Amino acid sequence: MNRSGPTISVEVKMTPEQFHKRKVALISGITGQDGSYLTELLLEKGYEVHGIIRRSSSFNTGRLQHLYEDQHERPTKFHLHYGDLSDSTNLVYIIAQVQPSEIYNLGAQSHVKVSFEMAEYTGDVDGLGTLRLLDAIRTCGLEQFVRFYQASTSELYGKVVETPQSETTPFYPRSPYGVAKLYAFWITVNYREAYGMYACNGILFNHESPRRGRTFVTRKISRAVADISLGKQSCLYLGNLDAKRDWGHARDYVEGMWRMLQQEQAEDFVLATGETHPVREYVEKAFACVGVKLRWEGTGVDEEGLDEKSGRVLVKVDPRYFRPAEVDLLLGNPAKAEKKLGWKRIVDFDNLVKEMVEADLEASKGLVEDRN
Ligand code: NDP
Ligand code: GDR
Repeated sequence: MNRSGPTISVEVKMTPEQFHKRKVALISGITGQDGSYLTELLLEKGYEVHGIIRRSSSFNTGRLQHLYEDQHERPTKFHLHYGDLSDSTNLVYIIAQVQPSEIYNLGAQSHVKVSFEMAEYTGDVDGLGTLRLLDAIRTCGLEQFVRFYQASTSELYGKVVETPQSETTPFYPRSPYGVAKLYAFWITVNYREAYGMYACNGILFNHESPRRGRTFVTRKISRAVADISLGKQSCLYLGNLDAKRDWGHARDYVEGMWRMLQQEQAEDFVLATGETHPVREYVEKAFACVGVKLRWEGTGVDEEGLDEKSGRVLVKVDPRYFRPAEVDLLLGNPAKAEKKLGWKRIVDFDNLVKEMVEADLEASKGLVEDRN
């Protein structure tokens, strides 16, 4: 393969198959929800795991702390490197040093609402950051050796064109985040086709867990329900209660990511549950976990959720959380992943809500440390 531009020659005296069998993974976004679950999965599978972390003035490795604590038992298997998807040189050096057999690009400014306020930054990190990582692989001369996973998203579908959404559904993103991820999707496809790289997109629908960031709606609700039930908070303020999402559990989804990199050929796959639920239903089920039945009154911005027994207002709508453009309905069709990858979600909606509320109750009572 002819290559233009500079290279840092990493000399590989192995076939691509032998290189892959070394089981060395590099994860961008390792400190995030998915990064932490993926790290656990890969360590269990015997991988050496390297992660890229951002320098921060505050502690940002809380989700990985339990793995640090295991360092004595696994002294050489888990390594962190300072880096950033906005820094090409840094990415080249990390790849040249680590020589990963698999790269998982999970790093991103991942909040849709924030992307409207930080559109350029989101485009740079989520869109161009993916290009930088792909180019870093080529710069190291490893494009025939490294398998690349891109964290693509159901936000690509945006405005509803058809449901359920599958690998063949046209994209229509509705936020700067979605548009940045659209660039990342296509640059991944392009590098696969242009340079024969093993590069694939996982088009993942929403997936949650007790490790979900606190500003995403499911975690915001589970924390508030725990705090309200313990008398630490009086009311939960939310935006659009009618948006519908296909919500699964993050632990199930990282298994799918790994499976995508173990195929003969790189392809793109949807991971989803095949069920959709409105935000309102998540709120109702979460309150039901602490024995509260909600009654809804009013409409639009005046809608409120009241405790049916006491009449206390527990949920209010705050237009501050509305988005300039909304994704109304996400419902995925995971048939291709089920057939070709043998992947299937394990945790259903009710158990997801229950696990998140129970975890936040424990944290709110101070029984466990909340590290997320
Ligand atoms: P999180 O927001 O929990 O984690 C994002 C990660 O990216 C963090 O480790 C963060 O670091 C890191 N990051 C942010 N900016 C940069 C940067 N400039 N350079 C390097 N790293 C950076 O996201 P999730 O774990 O939920 O999601 C993982 C990926 O999957 C993301 O790309 C997301 O867009 C995508 N996705 C997520 C879905 C979901 O439902 N969770 C669904 C579909 C796609 P720090 O901790 O320092 O902030
Ligand atoms: P989403 O997740 O935008 O789907 O992106 P989020 O949990 O932020 O929103 C889901 C839906 O809930 C509505 N909503 C609120 N959302 C937040 N965050 N806060 C609120 O108070 C609130 N009230 C209502 C939203 O309007 C939206 O309709 C997530 C991210 O993980 C992306 O990175 C990922 O790509 C997609 O999922 C798939």
